[in-house]
Amino acid sequence: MKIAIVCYPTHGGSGVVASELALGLAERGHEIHIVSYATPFRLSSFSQNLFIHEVDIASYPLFKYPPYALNLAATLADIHEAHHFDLIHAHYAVPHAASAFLAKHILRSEKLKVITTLHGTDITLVGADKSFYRVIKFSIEESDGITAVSNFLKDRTIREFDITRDIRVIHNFVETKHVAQNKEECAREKYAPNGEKILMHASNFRPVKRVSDVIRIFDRVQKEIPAKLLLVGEGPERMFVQQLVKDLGLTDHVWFLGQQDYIEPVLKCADLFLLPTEQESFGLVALEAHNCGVPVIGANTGGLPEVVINGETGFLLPVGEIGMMAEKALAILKDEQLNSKLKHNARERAVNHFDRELILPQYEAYYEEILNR
Ligand code: GMT
Repeated sequence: MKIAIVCYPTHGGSGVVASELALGLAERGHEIHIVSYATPFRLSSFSQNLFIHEVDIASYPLFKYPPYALNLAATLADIHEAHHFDLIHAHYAVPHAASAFLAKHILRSEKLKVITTLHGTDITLVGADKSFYRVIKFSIEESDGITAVSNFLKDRTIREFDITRDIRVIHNFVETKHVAQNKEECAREKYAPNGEKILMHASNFRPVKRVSDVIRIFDRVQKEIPAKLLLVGEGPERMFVQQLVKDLGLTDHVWFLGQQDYIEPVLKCADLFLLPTEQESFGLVALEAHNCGVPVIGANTGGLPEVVINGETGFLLPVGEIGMMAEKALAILKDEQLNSKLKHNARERAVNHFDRELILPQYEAYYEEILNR
């Protein structure tokens, strides 16, 4: 098949999923055209069957805001004329699904299909903003196919937007073989020179991630056992979090590692991953932790229970219950037997349920289904 994948190029989960999907499909012989405003960070090296098209964003003194959605639609139409792809797969509804719809109609093509994958905040946060509501509902309803990354997100979309169309759930995925084969150990002693336990969190430091809860949980943990915290990512709350670390006297115990293209090397150092997020449609980062055999303590919210099995691969507790989360973290870190059971189960969960080789065929089958409908 020839597929145009539209996505954000940045470090968010939707961009990672779209990039890994593109790489996987290209490896399986499909011709993939990535369309974005920059080259997604995971796609910077050459890969056969993979074409990258950067959208030129118009600037003109009249435009207070560049009309990206229109530039994207026009680019999709241009690329289609040169490469004749079979379908556009838009990752993240805003504004990609609307641009894909427009491109299809510019081309006046019945044959060209549009599939939209809903990732989370496009529905739960942005989608709920009234100013976007009608255009998102319209783009979902007009897509030829719709997928959601969890059952939670599917149900939420149906409720929030009163959708009667079928939405196919295709979970996020990870590449599990490479992680296992790549035997190099993380240099734990760099972060924890005296054998301290290592806790970790990675996110885009947006309020929805409740990174201050991560700090407060860690504060309680390190009062009882020697521990270090590794923080990966960048975002609007980073300065605030840094100040909180200072105020709690934790500066010597917390490492800010900034943005990382691949978090597996850091995850291999971690004993425990913290994700006390307010809302999570799936929690790709929790799956990445499990893939490295790292248990997760998180919030019992959104689609996270579809990834983390409470009591088996980690513990999920009510949002904001930092006391309970700290207690569970201590229970895991103090009990070697419980820790190794959770580690084992976590890795098994990634391999048996979310391996790339299990999920990619689901996308391929869905593409075929939509093209033949
Ligand atoms: O908010 C983010 O973490 C970024 C966002 C995105 O679209 O880039 O992530 C969402 O999509 C991921 C990939 O499908 C999901 O694993 C994340 O759970 C989801 N984030 C939220 O729902 C908050």
